[in-house]
Amino acid sequence: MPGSTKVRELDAVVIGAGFSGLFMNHRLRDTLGLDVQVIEAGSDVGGTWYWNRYPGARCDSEAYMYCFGFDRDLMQQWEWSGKYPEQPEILRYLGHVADRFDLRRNTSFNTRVRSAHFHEESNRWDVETDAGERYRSRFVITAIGCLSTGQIPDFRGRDTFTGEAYHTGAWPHEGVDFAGKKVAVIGTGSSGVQSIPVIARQADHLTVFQRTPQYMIPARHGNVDKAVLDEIKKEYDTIYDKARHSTGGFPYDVQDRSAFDVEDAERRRILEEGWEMGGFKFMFSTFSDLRTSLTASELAGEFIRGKIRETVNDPELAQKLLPLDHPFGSKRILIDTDYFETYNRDNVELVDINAEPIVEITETGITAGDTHHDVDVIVYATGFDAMTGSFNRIDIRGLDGQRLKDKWAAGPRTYLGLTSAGFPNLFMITGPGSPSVLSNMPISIEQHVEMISGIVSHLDRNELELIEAEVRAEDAWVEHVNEVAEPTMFMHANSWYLGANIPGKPRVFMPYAGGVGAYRQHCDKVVANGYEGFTLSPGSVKA
Ligand code: NA7
Repeated sequence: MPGSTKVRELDAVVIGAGFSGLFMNHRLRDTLGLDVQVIEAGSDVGGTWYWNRYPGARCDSEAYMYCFGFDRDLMQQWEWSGKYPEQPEILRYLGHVADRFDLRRNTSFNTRVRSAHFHEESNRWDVETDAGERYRSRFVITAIGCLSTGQIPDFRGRDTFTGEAYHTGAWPHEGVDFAGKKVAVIGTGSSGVQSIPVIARQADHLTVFQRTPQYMIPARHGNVDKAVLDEIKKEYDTIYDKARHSTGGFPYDVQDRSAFDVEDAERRRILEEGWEMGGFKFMFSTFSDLRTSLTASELAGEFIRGKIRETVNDPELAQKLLPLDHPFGSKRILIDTDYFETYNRDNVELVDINAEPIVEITETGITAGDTHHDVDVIVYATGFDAMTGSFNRIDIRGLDGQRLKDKWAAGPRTYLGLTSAGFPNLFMITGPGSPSVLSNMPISIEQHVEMISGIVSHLDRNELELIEAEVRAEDAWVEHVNEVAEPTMFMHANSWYLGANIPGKPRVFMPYAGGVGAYRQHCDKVVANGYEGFTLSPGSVKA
């Protein structure tokens, strides 16, 4: 009812219609029979895969695991074409899920939630959208993704550029024609690394502006034989069970050997084997201590630097591409296809912005150091205000009018990455403090959706109205999240996991690094102990 001021009473508002919102809607609406409204900023479902349409966009998780595991028929019937699905294929999959379960009919598209305020007299959330819709809802569930608020650095003169400029996370639906053009890509994270080889093949000239050289593992992408997929499908229950109890949400065989348990030659052989398998297996299926031991990580890091030296023909250029300032595994591991090979092309140039900082953006291009680079197109592959950025865009206020943004001013505080004290009946799917971005997302999303559904049924079965995290439990969880992150490689780099990519953002490690299996055990224990750490009440939480 756009433009209307009439308030609609609901059981649940779900914000977002990506993987999380789709499944949450299905569980609350179809399994529990609640009155649910989904609010989605895009014109269709898909979330991350709706927005990130840049050339080369694809998933780093293997296709057969990057999907829902809650519906056996869906799992058996959907056919993936390749090892790593490309963005259009994932979007088609999510569109299929929306059709199959009729999930669009209670979704408002092209609409953003502006505010969600907890109303203490009624124990309901008042939700308003930018389309003028107003809801009073018992539950609010944020399914807003972890990487949904793009960030473009505030370079001097940025708005004076008269050519085309795009952020990878808000790519035009009609695509971008790079033919005959001089293109700049700023940023060499996952989005830059996936798009650079593709843009290089299309553009007249490509200049890459690199701040941090990165470690990469080859994807070894390829089409998947139907027979292989059919075999996997026969074992789907076992495979999913293994993934759900693993570290990263993948069903990979994990080795418990240290990189120091073997002689040099054998270590090299194992790393080569991991390199040949490609993808995250290099991390999970070679040695157990690449994520925890600086010295072990350095062995893998030097191995990868060797590969870069072998691949890039020009030794000076190769030197600029070597990651030397942070250990392997301390930033998001990147999975590439032909990234380093791309620098052997005549039409590709690299600017190391540590040596030649970006001074300004002009009408016609980018000045770095003393050099002006004339370009027709600038691609900002500069990432996201990760994990908390999308919460901050919504005016969320809990008990006593407390703003979530204020509560999180020094870093996010959650219980289990699912709830925050002072915000009753508000749930966050893959919120900060949960494995989220350190895991294969659909596995983590499904676990949260199932847990939230379990909480809602528990409240209803027991004639309870509200659930709220206890401050004590939240404090202990935040401490635990920090403790678990402390011994990992993640503390040895400036990364978006730590908020380091956003000027002024507090340096707090946001995701839970203990692994999805351990995290699941925590959650299961909380439930088994009668929702330990939560206050459940029949009426006002303040009473
Ligand atoms: P990322 O991984 O945050 O990468 C952003 C890139 O942009 C990275 O290379 C940054 O360098 C660079 N960057 C950021 N700010 C600047 C400024 N001010 N100047 C120059 N360069 C800058 O985002 P992606 O979109 O690639 O990937 C996000 C996630 O999506 C990915 O990890 C997957 O989980 C999926 P830095 O490394 O910070 O020095």
